[in-house]
Parts: sequence; structure tokens; C-alpha cells
Amino acid sequence: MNVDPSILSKENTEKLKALNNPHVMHIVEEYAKICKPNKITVLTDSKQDVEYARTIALEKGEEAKLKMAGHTVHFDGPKDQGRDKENTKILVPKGVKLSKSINTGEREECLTEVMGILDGIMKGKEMFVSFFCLGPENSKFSLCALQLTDSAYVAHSENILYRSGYREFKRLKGSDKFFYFIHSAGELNERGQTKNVDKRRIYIDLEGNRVLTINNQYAGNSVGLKKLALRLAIKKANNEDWLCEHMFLMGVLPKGKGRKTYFAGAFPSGCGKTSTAMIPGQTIVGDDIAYLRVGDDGRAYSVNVEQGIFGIIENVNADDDPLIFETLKTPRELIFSNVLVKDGVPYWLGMGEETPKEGLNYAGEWKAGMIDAKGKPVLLAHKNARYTMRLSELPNVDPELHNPNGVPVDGIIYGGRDSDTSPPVAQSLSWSHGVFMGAAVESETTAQVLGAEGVRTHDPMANMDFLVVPLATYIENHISFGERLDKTPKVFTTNYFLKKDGKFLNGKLDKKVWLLWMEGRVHNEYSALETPIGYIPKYEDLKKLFKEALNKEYSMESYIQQFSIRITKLLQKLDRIEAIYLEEGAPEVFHEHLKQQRSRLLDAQKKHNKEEISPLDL
Ligand code: OXD
Ligand code: MN
Repeated sequence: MNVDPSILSKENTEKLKALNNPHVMHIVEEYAKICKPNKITVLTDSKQDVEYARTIALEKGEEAKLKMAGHTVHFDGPKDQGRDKENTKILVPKGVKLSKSINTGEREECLTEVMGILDGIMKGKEMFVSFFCLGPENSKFSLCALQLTDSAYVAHSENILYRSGYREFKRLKGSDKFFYFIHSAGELNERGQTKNVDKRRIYIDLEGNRVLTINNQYAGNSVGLKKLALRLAIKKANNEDWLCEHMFLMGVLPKGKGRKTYFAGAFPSGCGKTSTAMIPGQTIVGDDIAYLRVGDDGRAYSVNVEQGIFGIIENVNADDDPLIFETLKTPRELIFSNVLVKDGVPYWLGMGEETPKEGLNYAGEWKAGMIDAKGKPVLLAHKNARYTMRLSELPNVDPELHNPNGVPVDGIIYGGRDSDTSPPVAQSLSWSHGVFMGAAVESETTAQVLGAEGVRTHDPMANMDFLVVPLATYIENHISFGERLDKTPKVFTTNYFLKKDGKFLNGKLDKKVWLLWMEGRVHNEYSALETPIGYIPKYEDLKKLFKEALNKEYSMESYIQQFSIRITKLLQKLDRIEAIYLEEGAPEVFHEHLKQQRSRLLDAQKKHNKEEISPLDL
């Protein structure tokens, strides 16, 4: 090993040597030389090593203890509160273009630039070397990941969110078939926050199976295994024959029916993904990233890549998210980020409890009544404040979470955030029509990404931010994935955000009813109305489900408002989608669905001579 023993001790060297992997050795050597840390610590799966990251995060002030046992808080800087799309680039050879909205950079140029910034970036700091397994251990789904970071908070977060991969690296038998992630928070200010955010770079090097991410701390940018590994895995999946999706996985258990049906769901960030996976009475396998493969029996199977949740804390309260709320209020290992802290207690927006008039947040001392430069009130915590915890802390965790064979997926949901176009739930006419529906998802932007909120964007399969292959290739792979299945999952779309006169047309808990309806449809239990955009529920089924699931009277008036087919809006949406795919290209069957959907909408418009058609008239 070619690293000075005063930096990498004998004991740490032995931990690396035990893996028998020259590629790992080489990477540690290379980045020790470039980043120049004054100490390198190798973290295995031992209890002691896992505990070490947490201890150092506290010692170095990246986290602080809260009053409740096991709880800590971490603050990212004011300009580091969401995913940085602008500075996240996919490195490609000169002249290569992906899709219009995929941000690329010329590989050689970007590598030279980032290596320059990395030079000496860890001077005076400790570098942590950790090993993870993306997916359950010993599974054909799973991938190995090596993380080098100078942030103990990142290492600690990853210990919570991902399965240890030290044993899995031994199983690699010296191969280079793993992803690796180099992270540095860069120079820190007196609050321990990244100083040089202007030099934030997040470079995804597909050719090198690596990501270089520097001058950031927000986990969506810094935690290599999350949204950064997602991109590398999308590339791998698309080159092979599986899917890598921005999806939750959950078990749906309709009362009294004695069965469990697994669903996977893709929702843009901040659009109800975790809260769907956490609907009371069901089980959660995962809330963010799933790998899907065709099983030997011709069904789709899927695993959760992660073992924890990096969840949005805003609006987690006793009414809307009772299980998570309870978990956040009781002792266990938990990291809160970007909340307000007063007397060692964390507070957040929409928590449904009285909050203090002052405290400490990501920007420093906060007081009620503060206003920003534009005269707007400064919120007590960031809208993208988060919690980090293990799924095993939840009473509703699915027992199959670590099953190396995954869970069989019978339903797929594509969610969006749209205030005026799509009904709360609809089912596709076929698998390829479902792919078309997923590929046409539009959503209004939220606080999870830096930039303006509420802007309508096209977000196919909620995965647009993470695509590293041309959109047309990605869509094509979805179509062919379905063609390889003997039993294709049923495909649905949901929209929890329909509004009238500025008010939401649905309550937050209504999603449970849509879910139970979808589950019933998988088992051919409900008949449905065929509309120009797919199947929608019948009033009598929803009325019964609202009563059974929520003890709520569902009025005919609500049904008509929610499920009317908004012809003009839907046609406008088709025009927007068509314009995108004419530029991007798409498989023939996609264009066919677009054409047919438009002609069905136009026929209905002619027949009813209305902008909006009541479901009762269909
Ligand atoms: C997330 C995101 O954190 O999508 O899951 O932003
Ligand atoms: Mn996500």
C-alpha cells in the first residue's frame, strides 16, 4: 500500500487488504494522493466501526446531540438545502448529447476541472472509507458501492440508509464491478457548513463508474449511494435488461381479503411518495429507489436499494403520518436535518404542535417575525428539512425488506403534482399505454430541488432528474421490460393535487382509497369506466371504499368534480408532451398511444360538445 503509514495505519491497511481487491486499494491510494487527508479511517461492518462515524460526526460538530436518546441534528448551509441540478453533470465524451434536459459536461474537461478542485481538499481532515451494498446482501439485484468522504455525517447517514457491503466486497473476489463515490464537503465555515458553494460540483462519470461530488453537504448531493448511485445504476440497467427506478415499494393489505399485493410507485420528490408508502394498514419495503427484474416465473420482482428513509419532515404530524411522527418522537438512532432546535428539541413545519418563538436553524438564530430581503416571513425550518432513519424502526416495515429475491410487483403507480388536468386515479389500457402514461407525467416543482417552486415540468416516471441515457432509450427499455414478462403489473397514475378555486379537491388521507381501488383492480374486483385516458373508478365502488377505509361519506358531487374528464386541459397536455417527444424521439408504440389518445379525446369532445365531461356521462 502506497500511503504513508502516519495517514493510513497498519490496522486500517489490514482492513483494506482483507478484501483482496486491488481496485479498492488503488482508488484509496489515488484519492489519498489527490485529496491529501491527514488521516484515513477504513470502516468495516463491525459495530465499533459503525459507531465511529457517528461519534466523529458529533465530535467534529457536523451533528449535535438532541435531548432524546439517539437523536442528533445536522445543519446544511443556507445555499445547500436541496439537490443542485445546475451543477450536477453527466460526463460524456466530446460531441455526445443525451436528452435536452440532461445536463452534460465534456468528460475530459470536467475531470480536469474537478481534480483541480479536489487537489488538497481534505488537508487537515479525516477521510472515511466505507463499503455498502445497494440492495439486499447476496442477491442478483444488488450492486457494491465504495464511498470515500471527509464528512462523518455522510458516513453516518449511509450507515443508517444502506446495508453494509464489507462482506459483499469480499464476495467480489477482486473484481472492479462496483461503483465508487468521492465526496468532500470542502472548506467549512464556523458553523461547520460548506464555505465554497460556488465551487460545488457533482460530476457523474459513467465511464469510470464513479461520482465526484464536492463542496456540498445536503444529502441529495453528498450521499453518494442515493441519487448519485441511482444515475450510475440507470446506465447499468439500461445496458442490461432490468429497470432502475425512482420508486417506493409497498405491500397493500385490503382488510378481510387475506392477501398482500406489492406495488411500486414513482412520484417526483415532494409529491407524496413516502406518505403513500406509509399509508396506515399497509407495509413499507422502501420509499425511494427500487431495482426491478424479470423473475424466473415471468413476474416482475423488485428490491429496495436502501434500508432507510431520508424523508421530508414537513407536514409529518400525528394526523397525516402517525407512524413516522411517533417514530420521530421516541428514542432511536435518528438524524434530523435543517429543522429548528430549541432546548434540544427539534421542530418543523406542519408538525401539528405549538412551535417555539425562537431557536437555532440552518441559517443561525431564528426568531418569529423575522423577514427576508424580499420582505417575506422567514420560516422556522426549511421546507426540505429531513429525517434520516432505518426502516427497521417502523412497526409497518415489510418482512421481505431483505429478501434477496425481492418482492413480486403486481401494480405500478406513476404520481404527479398537477392542479388542473389529471384525475386522482386512473388505470392504463395496457402495459405500453402505462409506459406512455408514466412517460407523460408532469409535475409542479417543489422545494426538494434548488430553484423556483410551482413550475410545471415534464418528469417522466419521476426519474427525469436522474436520467443518464436518452429519454427515448429509457422509454424503449420500459416497453421491452414488459414484453419480457408473462404477467405484467397493472399500471396506474395518481394525482393528489387537483384543485378548484385554489383549494385541494381531495383530503390527504384519500390516497388510501385510491390505493385500495388499485389493489382491487389488480385482482379484477372492480369494474371501471373506460375513458379516453384510461379506466377510472365507478362512484359506487369509491363510495363503499371511502366508508370502509376512512369512515367518510363520499358525495356524488365530489366524484363528479374529481373524475370529470377535462378534455381541453388533457389535449393541451398532449400537445406539450408531443412537442417534447418529437424532439427527443420515442418508440413507435409511444407515438401510436399519443395519436390514439388524442383521437379519443377529440371524439369525446365532439360527442359531448363540452370542455369537461362528467364521469356520469361516459
Ligand atoms: C429525495 C429526492 O430526497 O427525490 O428522495 O429529492
Ligand atoms: Mn427521491
